[in-house]
Amino acid sequence: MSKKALITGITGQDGSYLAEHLLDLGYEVHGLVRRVALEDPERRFGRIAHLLDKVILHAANLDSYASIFHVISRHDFDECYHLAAQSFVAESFIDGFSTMSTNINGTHYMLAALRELRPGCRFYFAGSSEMFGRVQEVPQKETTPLHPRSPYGISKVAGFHLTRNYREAYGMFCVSGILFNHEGPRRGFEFVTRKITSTVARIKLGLASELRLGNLEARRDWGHAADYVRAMHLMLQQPVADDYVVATGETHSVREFCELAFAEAGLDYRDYVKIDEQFCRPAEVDLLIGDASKAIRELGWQHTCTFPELVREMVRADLKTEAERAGVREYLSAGS
Ligand code: NDP
Ligand code: GDR
Repeated sequence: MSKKALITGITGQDGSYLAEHLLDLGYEVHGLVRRVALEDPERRFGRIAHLLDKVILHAANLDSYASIFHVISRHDFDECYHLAAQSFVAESFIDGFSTMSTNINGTHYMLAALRELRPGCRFYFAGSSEMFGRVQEVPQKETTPLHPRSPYGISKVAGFHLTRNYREAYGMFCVSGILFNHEGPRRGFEFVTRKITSTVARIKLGLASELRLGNLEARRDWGHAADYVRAMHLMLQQPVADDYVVATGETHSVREFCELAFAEAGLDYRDYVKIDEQFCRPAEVDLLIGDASKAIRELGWQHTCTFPELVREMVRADLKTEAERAGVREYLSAGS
């Protein structure tokens, strides 16, 4: 009998990689998607178009307990990966209320419905390095005190505590992965890495002339999403539920990312990058670097993709996509 997994946020970057990984492992994969996505599959299912005949999708919304309860009542899930969230930090400063409501209540609804219907289902919560915010320790690990710097970060701290509380209060197998930034060619265009690599491709093809960014000095620990979803799965296979930091242990600035990405296309970032205050945040997270030694030791997890490899893969994939759109032959075989 194959295990049944439910992934919320299956249409997102991580959901798509995780679905692939679980299918490879022989799981029956179910996804929770918004009804609007089912109504507009061409546009909303871009990342999972190649998986649509292999996964089972259910309509629900994180804002509705009834819809979540209904999905969870329908199948005896063994594992639940709760990835759905309003995940863009900058947006959370613009509309903190809906970010808080979706991310905190959504997580609480998932946990409450599982407790009621499937208390034996193992639960993964997508925690974030944004919970460390103004960092109290370098590098950050599981015991580092939390100091979030945005409504998004605060919502993830609440989700983290909710998850731990269900573990402690009801004995459920509930864990949080504290994942540092992870990227790849499927990253949303509003996040800085994809904004850079897609604009590099457009500049290279003569479709754009500049790249407007905010803070170039912010430092992040950037890994590849395909590596990080393996850690999510490993956390749910442990004998005891626990929380883990997942990171590469290296930090780089946005400026360094730009330098490498433009160089990959034979360009100098200084000729194209312009600072634009509208992309600066009211409160910034200046430095993130994770210590994943617990995950390495207890889960046997390792990252495989290096920072230069990540930047190269993303630039090449965007060059290919943009070239296809523009009908430029030269780059059509370059991407992965
Ligand atoms: P994405 O933004 O790519 O995906 C978010 C997913 O959540 C989408 O599938 C989206 O659906 C879904 N979603 C949003 N709101 C709702 C809602 N109200 N009801 C149902 N579904 C909803 O995020 P990532 O894949 O990058 O991240 C996955 C999770 O991991 C998120 O919780 C994020 O906060 C967290 N995280 C991410 C990190 C990263 O670096 N990527 C690092 C640490 C944590 P739709 O397609 O319909 O919009
Ligand atoms: P982050 O990712 O906030 O770390 O959250 P993002 O790529 O948005 O920002 C990273 C850093 O780049 C700086 N920056 C800009 N960012 C964006 N988006 N656009 C710009 O123009 C720009 N210029 C500079 C930012 O100020 C920031 O310092 C991501 C999300 O995936 C979260 O869901 C996840 O929890 C964390 O990573 C870990």
